[in-house]
Amino acid sequence: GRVYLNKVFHISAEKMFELLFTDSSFTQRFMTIRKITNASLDPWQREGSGNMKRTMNYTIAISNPLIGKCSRATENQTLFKDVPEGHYMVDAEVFTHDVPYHDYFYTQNRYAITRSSRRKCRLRVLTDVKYKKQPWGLVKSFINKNSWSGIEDYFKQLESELLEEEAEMNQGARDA
Ligand code: YK8
Repeated sequence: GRVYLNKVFHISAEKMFELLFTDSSFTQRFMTIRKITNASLDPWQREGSGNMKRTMNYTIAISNPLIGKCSRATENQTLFKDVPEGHYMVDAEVFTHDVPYHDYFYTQNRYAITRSSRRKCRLRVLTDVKYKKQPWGLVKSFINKNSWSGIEDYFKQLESELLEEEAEMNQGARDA
């Protein structure tokens, strides 16, 4: 896998989870920026294992003119229960439905939020491109190349939006 985001933020672990994995105004704003539309998300639901699951469906805008303007996607998220208090681990599997070769691959993003102090946490995202069936070598390198560049771009922007959120939050705290 690859790590595109690994950073300590001046945001508590609980708040970070709330920003990224609930219907927060941060999520809504970030979706608008990324041109993610028609988003529907189910609430978190507890499984027999004790983990929580939820599914999101949305349409993503794609900047690559060779691929098309947009694609529908489904994201299955699992929030693991067996983690230390104040830590969060979420696996997100992203399946696209309208890009070429979409039936061959999906993306797995593992988000780890670890508490580093009362007001600080580390956010780390480990990403993997997974194959459901093996494509021809040239196709595979094509899928990899396009996936890594799209994912890198996405997490760079997520990082910069989180830094902005952090600045606003801590500004507010100083003014109070
Ligand atoms: C999530 C990975 C690949 C996909 C895309 C596929 C091109 C295939 C090209 C052919 C368009 C929000 C991406 C980037 C779409 C966006 C996905 C996002 C950013 C010719 C082989 C959507 C995180 C995420 C994970 C995977 C990304 C796709 O929260 O290149």
